[in-house]
Amino acid sequence: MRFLINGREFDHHRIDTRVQLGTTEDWEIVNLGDMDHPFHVHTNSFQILDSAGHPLPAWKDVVLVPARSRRRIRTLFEDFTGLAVYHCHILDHEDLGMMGTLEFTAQGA
Ligand SMILES: [Cu+2]
Repeated sequence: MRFLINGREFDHHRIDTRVQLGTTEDWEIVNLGDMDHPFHVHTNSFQILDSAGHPLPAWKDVVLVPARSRRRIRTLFEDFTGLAVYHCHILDHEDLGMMGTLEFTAQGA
């Protein structure tokens, strides 16, 4: 069994996602598999969006994405520059590759 994000196993030499400080992004986390995955992002909290696309009034760092479902989150990148990761919060899944790298850069960098 393989545990991937966007079809790839974790590789700390690769940057998977690049974002810029001062921006806000909506991400859709799609789970095509038969297992639930709690998706966890380091550094910046996010708001979970409801089915109408409205943010729920709470800041989270984990969202459960049940099997064969999708969840949308809204996150803003305020002050940290550098590298972080996002990953499944089930340790076995993370260890088997379900993690990606996230690079924050200042605007104009
Ligand atoms: Cu998982």
